[in-house]
Amino acid sequence: LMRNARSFFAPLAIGAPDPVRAIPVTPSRMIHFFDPSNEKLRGKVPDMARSADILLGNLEDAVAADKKEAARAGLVEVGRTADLGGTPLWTRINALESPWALDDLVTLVTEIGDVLDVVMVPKVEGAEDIHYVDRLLAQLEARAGLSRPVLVHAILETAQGVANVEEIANASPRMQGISLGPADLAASRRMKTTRVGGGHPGYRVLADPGDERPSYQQDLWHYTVGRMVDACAAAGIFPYYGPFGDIKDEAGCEAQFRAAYLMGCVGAWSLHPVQIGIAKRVFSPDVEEVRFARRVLEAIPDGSGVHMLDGKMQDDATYKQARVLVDLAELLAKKDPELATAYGL
Ligand code: 1VU
Ligand code: MG
Repeated sequence: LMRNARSFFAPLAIGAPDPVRAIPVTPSRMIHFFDPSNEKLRGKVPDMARSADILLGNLEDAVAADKKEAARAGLVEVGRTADLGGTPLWTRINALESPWALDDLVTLVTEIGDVLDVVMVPKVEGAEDIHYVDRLLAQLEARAGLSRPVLVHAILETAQGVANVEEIANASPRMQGISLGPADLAASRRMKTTRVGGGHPGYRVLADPGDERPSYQQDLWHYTVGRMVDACAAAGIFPYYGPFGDIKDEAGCEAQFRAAYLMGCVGAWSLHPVQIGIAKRVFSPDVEEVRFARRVLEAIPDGSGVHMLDGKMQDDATYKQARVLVDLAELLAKKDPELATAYGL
């Protein structure tokens, strides 16, 4: 069971750093995946760090069993030597049941815990998985003498995980966010698909019988993204759409990312350099929308009462919506001079 309200923010090991009260808000339009066992990619880390909001050294799926140790060692090398220019460094460790997860955590926190911002944990089924990682991280942080805690990000990719998404989001003050993992989740649920994210031509609604029967493809992920967004927002952490596997289908990727953005996700994964650009486009608020939102803020200086703007009713609630967009625009403008100019900030 959960710790109580008084002990929730107590360190889980003597000498471990205090847990954070609020999750840092930093640009996180894309979590860019790379395989740290690949020497050529390790050489590109400074470039990747310049173009991505978050850089993630992946140790789990897509890294072959005989490359697991090389990937772990490669990430240690990156953490020790690479110039990331302030871009956060994350890792995705192997699943907790695997033969590699323990050494992933022990090695990474011990060797590069001071530069590792977030550990992404795959295949999280419930709060107990987060509690296990939470205590172990505290022990390792204490031993390594770290001054700030490593945060935890869960992948929502099993049916049981979805059933427990609220308790996962609230399991620890380390919880930074949750990503949708559509490929493992499809398998876990016995969905009959062979894709990584995105739609399916067979998943559609058909109009009633008549002269014409238009039909429209629906979003297979709408339900899960909705649950994830609410669980994260309620817990004060951040939701992300995960991977889109059809690298060549840039329009499909963009549409899936945009649906997630509109529903409240702060970012998505990029698996290939081309997807960094897509995520940047999608998860940076639209210039016209930001302009309108700023007009809303100006029209309602104290955030209350009813006003009309271009024929649209504005009040306390639209003020808050406008705040969300303008705050995000200001955050991104600080990082990206081109956006700052576009937003007029
Ligand atoms: O032109 P160059 O040879 O110098 O570079 C290639 C390629 O190396 C590079 N590139 C990347 N650079 C940085 N980060 C990346 N993630 C990355 N991917 C590729 O870009 C240049 C062009 O590459 P390409 O178009 O010829 O693409 P490839 O066929 O080489 O690679 C495609 C895959 C998908 C294999 C590659 O992008 C990749 O391995 N991506 C990461 C996959 C991953 O992390 N999967 C796990 C997360 S998804 C999940 O677990 C659920 C399914
Ligand atoms: Mg997975």
